[in-house]
Amino acid sequence: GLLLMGCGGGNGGGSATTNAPKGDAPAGVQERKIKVGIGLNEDHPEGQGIKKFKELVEQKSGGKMQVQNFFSATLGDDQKMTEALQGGLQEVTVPSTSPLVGMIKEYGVFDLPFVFNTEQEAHAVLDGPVGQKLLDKLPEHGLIGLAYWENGFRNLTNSKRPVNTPQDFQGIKLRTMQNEIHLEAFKALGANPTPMAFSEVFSALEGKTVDGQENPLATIKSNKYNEVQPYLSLTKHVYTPFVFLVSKKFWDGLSPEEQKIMKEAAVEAGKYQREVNFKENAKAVEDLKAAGMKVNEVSDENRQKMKEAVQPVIDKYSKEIGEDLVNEMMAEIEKARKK
Ligand code: TK8
Repeated sequence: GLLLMGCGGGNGGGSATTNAPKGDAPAGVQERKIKVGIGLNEDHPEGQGIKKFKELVEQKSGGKMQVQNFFSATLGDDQKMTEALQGGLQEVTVPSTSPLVGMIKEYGVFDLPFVFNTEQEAHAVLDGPVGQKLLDKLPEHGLIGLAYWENGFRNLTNSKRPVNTPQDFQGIKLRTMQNEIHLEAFKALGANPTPMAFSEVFSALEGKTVDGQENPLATIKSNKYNEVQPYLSLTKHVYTPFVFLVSKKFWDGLSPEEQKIMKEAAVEAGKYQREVNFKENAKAVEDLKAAGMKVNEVSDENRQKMKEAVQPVIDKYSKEIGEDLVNEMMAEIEKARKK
């Protein structure tokens, strides 16, 4: 099972005893306290997303359900917060799906590199039957999944050189998420990957424990990786989502009305978050250039060569995940491409 180790400072603190503003609470709604934690900063689109979630829950519950947001991994990293949800010590987190793969291997469909070409294709899969099937696997692990939010296409930064071709990955010490598909894919490209929790990445880059990392542009900007990474290569090598998770222990104690408020708010805030994310990703590349990063595009031809280099990893993990599910996802993507 998963370890529930010391859940950190911010977790137990019942310091924020805000009085619920008076409003008309709908029937079946009691006073509730909901702690939400994410690894990213308040200014990141995900931070703006959980602020929207708070606003919506408080509004829909007439101020009875109080949301307290914790940013920048103050409650811990994705894996630790997920365990806190399972233990009933925290109510909500919105992690990357990638570190969940150790627990639910099917989530690995979103770690297969070079599968999606656009955000729209990813949304079609996430919001369709494949996404729902994966949410349905969460309750047996003590988790409820309410929606998918957007992390997005990941791009490479490093301190060695611009990466244009598969050869350029050679020997780059690279931080990856705690996910074996990512690890193997970067090995296949000739890099030297090492898994690490997100909150450790900046200092690892600064101290040169690793040469590089990969994340969507909004994160590269919000976490100021430009201060410690000269090169940004627009590899778009994989699209990874966020999943909105609720502690099942908490969820099971809610009334149907309260569950409905949570669900609606997670979905509505998710739509907002995807819009903010899309705009921010488009703007961030210019901001990062202006901040001095050397940015290179990767040609379709070179992306294709990178894909060929990782094809054995795609094949191996498609079998492990289950070919039926992978084929179902590919069919959904084809459908979205024809639209
Ligand atoms: C933030 C993480 C982050 C992810 C990573 O908690 O670890 O690189 O991309 O966004 O979920």
